[in-house]
Amino acid sequence: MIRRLDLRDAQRGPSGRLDSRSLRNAVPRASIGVEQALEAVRPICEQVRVDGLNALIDLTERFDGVRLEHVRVPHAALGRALESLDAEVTAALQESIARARRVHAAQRRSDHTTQVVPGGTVTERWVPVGRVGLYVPGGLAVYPSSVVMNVVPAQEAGVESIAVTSPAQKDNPPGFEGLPHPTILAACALLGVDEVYAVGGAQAVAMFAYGARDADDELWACEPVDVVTGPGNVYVAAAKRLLQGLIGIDSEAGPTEIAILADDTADPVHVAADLISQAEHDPLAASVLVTDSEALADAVDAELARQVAATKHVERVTTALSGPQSATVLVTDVEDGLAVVDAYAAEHLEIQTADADAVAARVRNAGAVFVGAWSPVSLGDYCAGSNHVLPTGGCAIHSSGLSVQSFLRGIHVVNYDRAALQEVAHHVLALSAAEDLPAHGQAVSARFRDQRD
Ligand code: HSO
Ligand code: ZN
Repeated sequence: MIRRLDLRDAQRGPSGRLDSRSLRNAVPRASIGVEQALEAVRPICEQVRVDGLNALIDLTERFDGVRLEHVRVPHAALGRALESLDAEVTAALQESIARARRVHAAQRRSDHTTQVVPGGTVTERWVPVGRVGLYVPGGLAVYPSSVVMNVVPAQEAGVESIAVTSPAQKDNPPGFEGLPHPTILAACALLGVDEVYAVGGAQAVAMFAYGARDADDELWACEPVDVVTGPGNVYVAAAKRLLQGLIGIDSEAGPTEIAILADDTADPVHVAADLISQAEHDPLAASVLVTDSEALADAVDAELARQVAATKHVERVTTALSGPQSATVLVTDVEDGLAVVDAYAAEHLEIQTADADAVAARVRNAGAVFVGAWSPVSLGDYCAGSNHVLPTGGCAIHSSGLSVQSFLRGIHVVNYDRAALQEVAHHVLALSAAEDLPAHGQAVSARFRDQRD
């Protein structure tokens, strides 16, 4: 079911270790990437920019099969959703929120002032963005946990205006017709968010980026936001890439990925279960096992066959595991395995090896790392306290997961007095002359010339 990729004879650099550049092309990747989806989402975003609310209604009918009366969820529906939420799910969401709050509260940065010289300071002030749009997916599954993962860092950052959007569901229970799934609404209510929209896909990102005017072009059906975050399918990720600049975004969080670096100490039952757990998200999800043990690879194959047959979303899982984005990668040793997982830069990376702490400490590229036998990715999806909105598609090479930092800007506040400026003036003049920008120097020297000359 899962293909095997043997990198034991792959190209090596002068050190005898696998060559990281060529590894980046060798690791498994989905054939549909954000790049290809860009062309599909461009006209959708344009339609929302031009036609506002009407476009959102038409596109929701086309993609989600729901004719919306309003894009905004009525306040009363949020309360009703919370009242009807199963008690166990309520308790689980509360625990998830509490743990995420503890971790994210610790991420808050305090302003810092550096006295550069006597009379000259630079303060770094961390200021939250004013308004954010948080995307919560709802295609093949519904994700109240993603409400938690988006909202908690935004709240801990001190963002004043928080809007959530999630696709309208065709098959909602009575009382919630044409709305996002009631568990999404309940999670919003638990977190005290009451601006919620029933829009999904690329059109939701465009709604947040451009805002959407009502049919008479008078009122905002949704006001534009400053930053859009959240995971989604490849089209949501493409819309975020397209509209970045107009809005800030977090990382591109597209179809989910799990990589597991394991040796012969790993339990094949756990490894197979974890590979399946993320394959269950999406036929495009990626499950990658990197191991130096052929015996483990064989045992995991056997376990996959057994466990996949018994799993609920067998079709999705089978498609994901047998796609080009998934593989068992054979390597010579854990050292080479580290080179492979660094080149792959997984959204989620599990380390299931002897001395897992030491191996994990050496990982350089991953959205999040799960260490040892008792930290499966699905713990992090729900209740570890960590964030599950993470960079995919190799973006972990340059980007981080969602955090309080995603919603803050650092502003340098420069405050020099006369003497401090005078003391450094000759350096400013020298650099402005070197750059042939004499007016820059002039802006300093004008302050020290006798004004009556
Ligand atoms: N693994 C997904 C998050 C998620 N899993 C939500 C279950 N629910 C992306 O990190
Ligand atoms: Zn998951």
